[in-house]
Amino acid sequence: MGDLLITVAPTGAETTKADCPQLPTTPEELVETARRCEAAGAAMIHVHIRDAEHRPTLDPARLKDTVAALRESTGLVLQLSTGGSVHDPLDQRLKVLDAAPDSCSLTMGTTNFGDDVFSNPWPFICELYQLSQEREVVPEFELFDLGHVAALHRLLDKYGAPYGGKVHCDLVMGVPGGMPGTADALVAAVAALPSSVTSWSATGIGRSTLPVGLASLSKGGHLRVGMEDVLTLSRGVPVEHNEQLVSRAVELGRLAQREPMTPVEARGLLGLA
Ligand code: KMH
Ligand code: ZN
Repeated sequence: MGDLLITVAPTGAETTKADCPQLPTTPEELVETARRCEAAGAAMIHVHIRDAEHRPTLDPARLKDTVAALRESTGLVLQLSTGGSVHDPLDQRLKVLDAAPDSCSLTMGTTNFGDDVFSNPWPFICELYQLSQEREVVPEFELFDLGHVAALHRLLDKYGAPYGGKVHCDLVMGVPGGMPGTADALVAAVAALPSSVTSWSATGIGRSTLPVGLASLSKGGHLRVGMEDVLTLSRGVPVEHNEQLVSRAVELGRLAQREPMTPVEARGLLGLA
């Protein structure tokens, strides 16, 4: 029985294809990445898609086609990003749920994001959460800051449990503008989580990926890895394929005597049918 959920976030919305040609941006590259990451030990995929010019998009038809293609070729739990890029309008971000993923990301507050602002006003959070309940999509609450943890208490108090009855969140650490990617910050955030949280993972951006991953394992958390969050394996050594990051997460997990969950086990963890 696996007890470590590994989520892969292979693409994101921030890195350009020109800067990183090995970033999976086409549907074919995304499917190939998903298959290899599943074989390496990932159980869930957090998906951002790109258009024909490799630019971030929330095009509804393309999202539906992506969901179909990934379902056909993998058993991974399929999570679509509702965060998109910092430039995506809120109404388009709500429409992501029309593509009927298993899970969707749901960021619990506005945050500075480098030089940009990742906008998540409270009324938008509430609307997206209620829509996820209605559409039977399991949210993954993205927590970039301690204030987001407080907002999660407020949301669950007001609107009750997510679809499926489990509460899963992901600490996104080390974003310039959010909480730092340190063990101390992780411990503080975990201590503040609502008691109804049934599972949590953590991801550290850039060079915080290893400290955050190790801290998460030592606190009993799960791992999110992928080229959305980190593009080097060590200083000056580029990631050539997301599979390398998944394999490294499996290795770290094994050192901590944790075995990767299968997608079926992950479905149980997340309250998916
Ligand atoms: N690309 C970031 C602005 C999510 O996927 O929900 C937002 C993000 C979070 O990646
Ligand atoms: Zn994302």
